[in-house]
Amino acid sequence: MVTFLAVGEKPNREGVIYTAKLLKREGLVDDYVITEKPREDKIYVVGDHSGTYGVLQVLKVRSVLSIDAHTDLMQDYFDHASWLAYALRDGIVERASVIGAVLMIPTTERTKLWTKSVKIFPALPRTRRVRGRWRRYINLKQHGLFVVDEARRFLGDEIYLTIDLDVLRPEYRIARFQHGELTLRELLEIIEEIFKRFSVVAVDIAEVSDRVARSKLGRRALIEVFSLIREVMG
Ligand SMILES: [Mn+2]
Repeated sequence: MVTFLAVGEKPNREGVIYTAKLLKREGLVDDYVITEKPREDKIYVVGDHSGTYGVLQVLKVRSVLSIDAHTDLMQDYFDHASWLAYALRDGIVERASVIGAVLMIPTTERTKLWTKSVKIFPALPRTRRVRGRWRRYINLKQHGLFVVDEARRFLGDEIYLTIDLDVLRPEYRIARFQHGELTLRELLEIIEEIFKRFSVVAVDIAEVSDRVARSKLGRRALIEVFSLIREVMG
């Protein structure tokens, strides 16, 4: 079964409904539910990324691995840019790792939350200040799939995987806001490596919006990422 979580603003909800029809037409889903209420499942397609918070409340997985152009660690109010910080702060998850971030990357160790319970692997070389010295993040550009090894050491075996499709380059035009740095091939390689290294309890594809209905590259990415997930998760 696949759960399509039509949450967020109208463009997100319509994007999720469009995706359900698209994947059905492609013969990639048989049984599915379109809902606004999180429920137990193994594969999800989510509109606004904050929907992942509700899924985690239901599944109670302790570690989260997020592939995302943003760290989603803002702390001002609950939304798609802060849900991960809230999930950690509210004790819904214990540890999180973010792969592929280009924005909202902490550059100092001001809060315990970021240094103790989060490990970030940016898409590009970035530095942060640790005890008065500037250190480089382990990143995708320089370290490639080694970032998955590092995430495995930090998170343990069992994870919930969330794939924010805004991690792809802007030309894919799937999400409503700023896209990141990855090509579809790079994203698929990372996902394959994650499935090799971890026991993935459940997985979601998030930040789907109605833009994808007008994006050929976006639809292709959605179909390929979903196919890979379905192949592995059954
Ligand atoms: Mn996100």
